[in-house]
Amino acid sequence: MNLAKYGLKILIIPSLVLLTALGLGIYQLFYANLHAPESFSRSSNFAWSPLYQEIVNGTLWINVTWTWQTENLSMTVKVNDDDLHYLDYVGIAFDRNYNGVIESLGKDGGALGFFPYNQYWGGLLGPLGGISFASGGLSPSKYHTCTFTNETGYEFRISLPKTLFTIDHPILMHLCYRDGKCSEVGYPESYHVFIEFEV
Ligand SMILES: [Ca+2]
Ligand SMILES: [Ca+2]
Repeated sequence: MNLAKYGLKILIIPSLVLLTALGLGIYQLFYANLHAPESFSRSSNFAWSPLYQEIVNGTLWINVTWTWQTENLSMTVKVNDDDLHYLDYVGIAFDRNYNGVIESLGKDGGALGFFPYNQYWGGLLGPLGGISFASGGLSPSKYHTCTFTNETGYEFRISLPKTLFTIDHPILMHLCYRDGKCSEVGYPESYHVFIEFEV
């Protein structure tokens, strides 16, 4: 038996398999990049039982649908809150420096607050997951519209220019919802929920 010949075959065959797999992988990567859709949507549902919030009597649901478009990130955020209050808000912050963590107090830039009556208030992500709002107060929003019905709750339709907010797919997003009635009874955490996920 020619051991040297067999040894060579043993080396050549796995190398060929490896090179073929590598070649296919590189082809698929380029193919995926060349054919990446210009616009695509994703959707997620989040739920909090009455044990973890006092915003509604039953389960609090937040449904988020987001669409990456050529120039904008557009989102629809539905919250089944049961009472309209002008200080209810959806807050959003991003991992803008792409280090895998959404840091509070401005290290990732500003946070955005979307209120009823199409009002907006910018600030910084606070240490407890809510927004610490800057002075200035509410102003008419350029970035969202908001509707409310007693039956279904809120629907926030948000559209953020990607260049202006320095965001692109994929990015970690912090999303919070705070019920405005807590402003009348202090700031208990049970009137506030948040979640972080990749969009
Ligand atoms: Ca409310
Ligand atoms: Ca970060």
